[in-house]
Amino acid sequence: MGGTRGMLIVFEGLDRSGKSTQCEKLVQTLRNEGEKVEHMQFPNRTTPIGQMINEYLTGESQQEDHVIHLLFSANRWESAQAIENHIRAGTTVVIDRYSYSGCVYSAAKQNKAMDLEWCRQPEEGLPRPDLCLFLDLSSEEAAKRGGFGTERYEKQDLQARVRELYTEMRQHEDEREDIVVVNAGQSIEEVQCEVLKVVKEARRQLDTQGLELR
Ligand code: T5A
Ligand code: NA
Repeated sequence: MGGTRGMLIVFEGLDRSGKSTQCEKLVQTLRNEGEKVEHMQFPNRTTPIGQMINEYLTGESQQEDHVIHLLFSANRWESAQAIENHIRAGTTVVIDRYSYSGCVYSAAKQNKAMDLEWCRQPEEGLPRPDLCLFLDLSSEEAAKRGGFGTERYEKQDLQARVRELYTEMRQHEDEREDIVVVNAGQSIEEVQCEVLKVVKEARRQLDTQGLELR
């Protein structure tokens, strides 16, 4: 596949759905096959904006709902050029959470006009994923997994609302083509196997159709 651009692959899902686990495994597998791969995650807590987000999530600080929404988005914009550069240089970028998280968690707060449509606006123009793997797990199952309940959004009723909004988002005409749902309730190995199959198919399509990064 010499000369082709890298892919932009995003993992989404509820807290504890296994995104980090699967991201790492995919990155490792692709690297073992000789592909250049960059692994990122949002929020990127290492930048000054990311530190503000971290303090908000851990409860050390408060932020007005619109403000934290825009900070999450700004935190992606900080990396937008780097993502694009990697992809153009032939490096695949695998990201743990992206714009979909940005929209659904904010919209789940049901603060006046902050609906999905409003929340989507600051995401407009960010590099668009070739593929979004949605790791689907019920909020009940997610709650059973280790460590649940320490950060701000890790409450089962909010997670249930987030899951509904992810479903709504997947039906949106601009998004639905790019999102593939994977049953995250299977074993780590089974999920890994399914993820790899989906990624290979997306890669094959990209190679045959030579799609531009959008
Ligand atoms: N947020 C984020 C916004 O509101 N707006 C935004 O724009 C963005 C980007 C932090 C919060 O920020 C919100 C969403 C979040 O509430 P985060 O740092 O990504 O986001 O935090 P989490 O998603 O909560 O990360 P987690 O690490 O909790 O969840 P993962 O990555 O989905 O799950 P993972 O892989 O760490 O696994 C969790 C546990 O389950 C086990 C693992 O071993 C681990 O113990 N596990 C499995 N167990 C059984 N079967 C499997 N198949 C398993 N896979 C993993
Ligand atoms: Na994670």
